[in-house]
Amino acid sequence: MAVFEGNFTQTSTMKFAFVIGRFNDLVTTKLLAGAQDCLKRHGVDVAPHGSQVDYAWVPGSFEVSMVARQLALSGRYQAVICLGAVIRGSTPHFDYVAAEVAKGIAATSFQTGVPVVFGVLTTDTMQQALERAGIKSNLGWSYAMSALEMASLMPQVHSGKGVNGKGKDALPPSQAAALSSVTESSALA
Ligand code: INI
Repeated sequence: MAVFEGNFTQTSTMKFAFVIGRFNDLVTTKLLAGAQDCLKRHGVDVAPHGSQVDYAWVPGSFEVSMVARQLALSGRYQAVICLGAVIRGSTPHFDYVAAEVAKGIAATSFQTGVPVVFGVLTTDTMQQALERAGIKSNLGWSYAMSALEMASLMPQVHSGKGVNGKGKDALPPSQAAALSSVTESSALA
């Protein structure tokens, strides 16, 4: 049977879109910087005037999934990365906004078949949000890693061609052998 597994290396032809909430932009701009750093260090040209990444700014997390859906439907991107920060301390809106953005992003992914990364922090305080956006670690980096992995995984799933050389249109035997030994040794580890 086939093994489908994303990688982080063949990024030169990939295209991504970010959807970023301006609400709590002290946090969301830091998430964006972390995500851009990750993409850049994996060979992606993140310049807004470049050819690989588009950026859409929206008022807040509530609006994120609507724009993400349109971008995903355009067929231009291998993955869409949604960034937002919903902070309980800010307003009683928290529960509504957090629930809607989570549902909206999940629905967008299911409906379009395009990976849509849930990069929306939900925290009790601004301090917790900032800790996750750079003070301790920057989850923006992890969100970009998810986008890279999913962007390379989905074409395999669509084609049925696995990295272990099995499945429809399997890889050439030499490449398949090299990849399957890596896959098997990581499965044993
Ligand atoms: N938007 C956020 O991104 N984070 C929040 O914490 C937040 N709170 O708490 O209100 C928030 N509200 C704005 C919302 O996303 C919409 O932009 C607004 O309701 C207009 O539709």
